Amino acid sequence: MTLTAITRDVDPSISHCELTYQSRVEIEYALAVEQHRRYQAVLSEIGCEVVTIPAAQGLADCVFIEDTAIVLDEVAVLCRPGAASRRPEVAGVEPVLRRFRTLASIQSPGTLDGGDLLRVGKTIYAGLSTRSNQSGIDQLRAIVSDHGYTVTAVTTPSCLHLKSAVSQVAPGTLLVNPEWVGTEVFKDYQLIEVDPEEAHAANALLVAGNVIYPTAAFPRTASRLAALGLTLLPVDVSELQKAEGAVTCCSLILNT
Ligand code: CIR
Repeated sequence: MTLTAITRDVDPSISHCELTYQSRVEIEYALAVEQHRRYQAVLSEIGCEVVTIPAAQGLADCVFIEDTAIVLDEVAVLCRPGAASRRPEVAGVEPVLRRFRTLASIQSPGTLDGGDLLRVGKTIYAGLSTRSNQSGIDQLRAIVSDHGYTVTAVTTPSCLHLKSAVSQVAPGTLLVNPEWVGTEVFKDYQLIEVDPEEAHAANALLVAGNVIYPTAAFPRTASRLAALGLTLLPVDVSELQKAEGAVTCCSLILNT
């Protein structure tokens, strides 16, 4: 079995990205592209086959491909992003996913962003956020329950996506910002809390036992992860963070 990482290039219009919690600051396009290339290189170095979809002109957020789909071993579900400006992104991802999986999709009035979906084994935690609504979550449940998945809705009133607040860093271990998500629902896992001074630090990308992580941006939380013996692969995504992006949102990782 191999791992495929589907990524999408940064569009030059990224400065016009959606913003919900952060203020707009200038994004250096060339640096964003360079950082994204390094991110792709790290995925490649750890054995992923990296597939890259060209940017779609004018789709400012298209680099954040995670929000367009959730890919399971059995099926890929095309999302219907909560931000209307992002819905056209899905069309460019669909033909690529079709090469790998049977497709299903979320329909209006449902909205769902992949960033709100945390899969741990056969459980999918789904953030009820400004982007993902109950209809979207119910549609996802109807699609995946036939394949043995449980979908649990989790409210995330204080951050963009569920995975802004919690992500997996090792088998049975989650990295969490307890200020942004209730932890009761995750009580069966080992929980590592972000450093209180690093609110945005809960998003890590676990791939094949490696944790791709913005260590320079979140050094205190990185130390906590390193103390657990986790292998951290540092990436700098400072320009994408200005667009409220993080490390999980720049790829779709699938078993192939
Ligand atoms: C947005 O607001 O939709 C983008 N500017 C950022 C999306 C980041 N996506 C993610 O973390 N899954």
